[in-house]
Amino acid sequence: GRKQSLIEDARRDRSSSTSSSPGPSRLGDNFVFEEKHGRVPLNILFTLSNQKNAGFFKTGKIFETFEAKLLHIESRPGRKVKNSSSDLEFFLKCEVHSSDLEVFINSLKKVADDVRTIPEEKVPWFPKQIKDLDRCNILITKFDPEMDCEHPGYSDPEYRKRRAYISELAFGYKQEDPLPTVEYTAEEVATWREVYLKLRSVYPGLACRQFLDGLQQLEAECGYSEERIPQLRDISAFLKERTGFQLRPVAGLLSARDFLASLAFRVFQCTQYIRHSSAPMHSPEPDCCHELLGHIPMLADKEFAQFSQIGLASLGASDEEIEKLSTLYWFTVEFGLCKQNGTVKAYGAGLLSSYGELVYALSNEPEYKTFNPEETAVQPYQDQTYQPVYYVSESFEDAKIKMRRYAANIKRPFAVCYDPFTCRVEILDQP
Ligand code: HBI
Ligand code: NLE
Ligand code: FE
Repeated sequence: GRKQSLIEDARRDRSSSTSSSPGPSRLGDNFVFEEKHGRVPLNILFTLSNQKNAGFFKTGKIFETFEAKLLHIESRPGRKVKNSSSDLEFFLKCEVHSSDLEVFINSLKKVADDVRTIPEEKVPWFPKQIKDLDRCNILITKFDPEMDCEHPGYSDPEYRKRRAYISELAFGYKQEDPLPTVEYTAEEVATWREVYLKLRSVYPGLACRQFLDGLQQLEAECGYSEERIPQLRDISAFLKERTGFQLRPVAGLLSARDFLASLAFRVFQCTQYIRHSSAPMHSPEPDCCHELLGHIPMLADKEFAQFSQIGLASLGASDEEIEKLSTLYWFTVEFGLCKQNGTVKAYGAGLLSSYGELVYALSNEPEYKTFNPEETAVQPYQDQTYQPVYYVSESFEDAKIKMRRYAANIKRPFAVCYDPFTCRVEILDQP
């Protein structure tokens, strides 16, 4: 339908602006197709004008003649309309015998207008410079107070209005802009205070050493306290000095691909709204309590910052690989446990920002498994409530080494390397 077409357009638009190609290339420009049992995959775009409506059935005949295998078809109103207002544009994915390719296309050209082939994108688009993160903004509408009737803020119009306002700040943000500040209301600060004090009371026994160190520094140097919600601007400056991480505002849950990509640039995407006051001890979605209490203290640790390696590994990776990396991220950065001085401690941000789950995870109720990236990467997880299983690392260092080894083994036709001086990703060995 129209929506899918728009997504396709957006994708093409994205990739064409990073290369200098003006759009889908004409036949013959760009045959990079891989043969499969003598057939080649082909993406075709063509227009059928008003007068040639019967042409659609003629195209079908051509498919039949050449035994082309149709995999996908969609149509939409054509764009170049002069006086024929009912032009239709078609997008087809198919497989054709490689020996027939040229005659097949030429036959189509006889019955349709503006026949073009679109090369299959082998490597998904990814940001090459920090500015490109402005395009990493595909949001997932999940746990949205506007759409999810289970959301604690769903029936609270004031809360929804506030969320919409804070979302706008993030939507309008561009990489060079100063980070937006939010004047939090008394109610919001009250929620923060409740979360802060409750968690603060259990951190010493349950949180890992690196987290406690980070939090202590933030309290001493960055204005962390139960009295006020710290501003992203101050925290970003603080982190930049420690580990080179910087923050950028985000309106909600990002696609895993976009979220992971930003980590490659040591940019952490932070939500700026706060959870609903009716559910302070656990929220399925990230909010400022989660980012500022769960993630930030860990991001102040040098070793932990190197976990952002996972971000570099994600650039241009396949959807399957992204899914695995995102699962690994989930069971480490979000819900990871590690041994320290013989006891199990939490280092995952999703635990360190939820009093309810932190206490649960370190009780003897849930199942523990030993962290091992190959196995952990395919563990199913759920994101509505507490995890049924947690992965425990021998030590924090151990988790990092194993993760790095896993990332190094991901097969890609090129290697990437981040240059911190230019804030660019260098691409090595491109085929
Ligand atoms: N988006 N804003 C935001 N914050 C997250 O923590 C986050 C996300 N999108 C995806 C995501 N986490 C998970 O898929 C990770 O496992 C990558
Ligand atoms: N459950 C966490 C919390 O309540 O803070 C948020 C997790 C976000 C992935
Ligand atoms: Fe998180």
